[in-house]
Amino acid sequence: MYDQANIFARILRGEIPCKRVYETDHALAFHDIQPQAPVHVLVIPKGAYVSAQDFSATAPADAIAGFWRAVAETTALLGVIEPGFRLISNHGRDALQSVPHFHVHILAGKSLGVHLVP
Ligand code: DGP
Repeated sequence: MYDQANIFARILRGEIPCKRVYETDHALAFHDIQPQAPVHVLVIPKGAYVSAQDFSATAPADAIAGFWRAVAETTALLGVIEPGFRLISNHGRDALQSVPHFHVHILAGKSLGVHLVP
């Protein structure tokens, strides 16, 4: 069940400010409030999807294409295609997903190391 009161839904409604990087009809990209790398940007779809699983399984094809195209445009805008970036999306309790609106983390700006799990 999607929670309309989650913080990213509130950002999408303009109730809470964000440091916007890029926006399309399908997606919004903004700086993470607790950056874990020199570049740490979140990309969220404008539709109400709880997680990557929900989005990938249920969103219409144009929303999925529009979202991932916005991710690509965001990494280009950030200038991180070279030397590289990492995409992470947490789903559920074991992954410690803390905001129940699908989001992809773009991490970049330094060598990110070999360990995906601490
Ligand atoms: P996750 O653990 O994958 O659900 O990551 C949620 C991220 O959202 C976390 O890195 C911190 C970020 N975050 C939480 N609240 C806010 C907020 O109000 N504004 C912004 N810009 N980021 C937030």
